[in-house]
Order: sequence, then structure tokens, then C-alpha cells
Amino acid sequence: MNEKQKKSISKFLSLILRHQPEVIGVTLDENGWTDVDELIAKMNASGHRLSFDELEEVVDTDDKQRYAFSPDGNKIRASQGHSVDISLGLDPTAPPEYLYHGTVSKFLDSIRKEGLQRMSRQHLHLSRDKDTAVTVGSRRGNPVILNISSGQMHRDGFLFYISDNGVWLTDHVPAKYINF
Ligand code: HQG
Repeated sequence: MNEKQKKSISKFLSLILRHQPEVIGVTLDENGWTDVDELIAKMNASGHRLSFDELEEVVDTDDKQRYAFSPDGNKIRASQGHSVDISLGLDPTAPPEYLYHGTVSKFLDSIRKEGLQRMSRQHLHLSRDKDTAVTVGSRRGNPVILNISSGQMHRDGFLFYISDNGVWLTDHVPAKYINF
């Protein structure tokens, strides 16, 4: 497969495993897993041709390691980014003193008022490094990087999680913890 084909499959997997599994008639369990054989069969039945080896290649080479197989290899899920209501089953983890969020200037008035919200996803996404935040913000235009006092939030009782692919997750960042 070339990079374009892999990206196209990865985007479709993101739709199915994070947002709309019903598009091809699969279901996600309460932790977001779905059966690998059934996923492949239903993707093929809906015209999205994919072999097991190709799925494995997409999962293994994904630039953000977005997808993971279960330890026995029978199931697959997205490691984060869901809009459907599932629990990743992650343990709360102490964050570094500061984390970053990449956004764009048109959202800043709203963010100053109500803090950072998770919007349509299950969690708000934060990163340990600024470069990742720049990449995330750049999806929408000129990136604006917000520095978050995550250590202070943690000491104040807010919960943080780290996904299997290294994305920091929390529910909400009140404006007072954002260093604009
Ligand atoms: C903004 C991609 C107004 C927030 C990326 C963001 C990431 C507010 C947008 C992952 C707000 C939500 C997630 C408020 C937050 N008022 N706007 N109060 N609070 N926002 O896509 O973080 O490639 O749900 O700044 O790389 O951009 O898909 O979140 O601009 O890791 O794997 O509302 O998605 O990963 O947008 O991106 P999103 P995000 P993948």
C-alpha cells in the first residue's frame, strides 16, 4: 500500500472506531473494542477492500499510533479521540506541571469565558510537547498554543489520563488554569 491508501484507510477506521461504527454495522463494546474479523468482513462488504495484513500494516505504521489490537489480537480499538460513549478504562495519572493545547484565535473569546471544553469528544486532548499542539492547532488555521497549569489542576483534584498513544486527556480546563 502507498501512503495515500494507508491514510485513506486510517481515516475510515477513525470514522468507524471513534465516531460512527453503525456506518458498516459493527458495534463497539463498553471499552471501545470491536472484533477484528468482523470489522474486516464488514469493511469488505461495504466496499472498503481490506485484508488482515493491510489492517495490520495501517495499525503498525500509523503516524500517531491511533489504533491498537487487544493483547490476544482478536479485537481492535482507537486509543483515543472517540465521540461515542465508551470508557477507555485508563487509570488516573499525575500529569506534568504543564501541558499544551493547540487551537485557533477565533475560539479564544469563548475559551476565556468557559475554559477548554471537550466539545464533541469524550475528553479534551492535551499534549506534553508544544510541537504536537502546533500540529493540532494547524489543522484549523494559524495555531495558538495554550499553556495549561496541569500540575496545579491535579493538586486541586482534577483527573488526568494518558492514552495508550501518549495523548493527555481530561474533562475540562477552567479558564483560571490556562496561561493565555
Ligand atoms: C476548541 C486530532 C470554543 C478546541 C488532533 C478545538 C488531536 C473550544 C475544538 C485530536 C472551546 C475541538 C483532538 C471553547 C475547546 N470554546 N472552542 N470553550 N474549548 N475548543 O477536534 O484538540 O488526527 O475535538 O481548541 O491531532 O483540536 O484525529 O479537538 O479547536 O489529537 O487522531 O474546539 O484530534 O487527532 O476540536 O483535536 P477537536 P482537538 P487525530
